Amino acid sequence: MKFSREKGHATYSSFSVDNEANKYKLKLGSFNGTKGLGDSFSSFNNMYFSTKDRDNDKREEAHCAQKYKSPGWMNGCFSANLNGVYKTSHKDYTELHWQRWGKVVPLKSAKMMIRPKQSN
Ligand SMILES: [Ca+2]
Repeated sequence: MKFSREKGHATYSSFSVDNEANKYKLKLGSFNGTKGLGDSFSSFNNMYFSTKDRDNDKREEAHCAQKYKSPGWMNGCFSANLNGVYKTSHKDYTELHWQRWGKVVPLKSAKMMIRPKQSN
């Protein structure tokens, strides 16, 4: 499979991560992004951070970070896996991907950028 040349962005009005005692809980503001991209990151809002040795996701029967070999904030595992590995097609959710309207779209690359809140 070849990647399409599509590009997109998702912007959140705020982004903050709580301390270790609160398992690095994620707090996201409102979404704004490329039309047609869909918001696959907001499902991680208020989620704790999971790693291969810390199962802090909301899915009782699975340890998402271990199962999909990727750390992150997770609800019922991934709607977006921005720490995933490079693969050209969707196989098992371990790939770098973003779900668009529920459909898994493998990505060639992804970048997360954070800037300090502007005071007016
Ligand atoms: Ca779990």
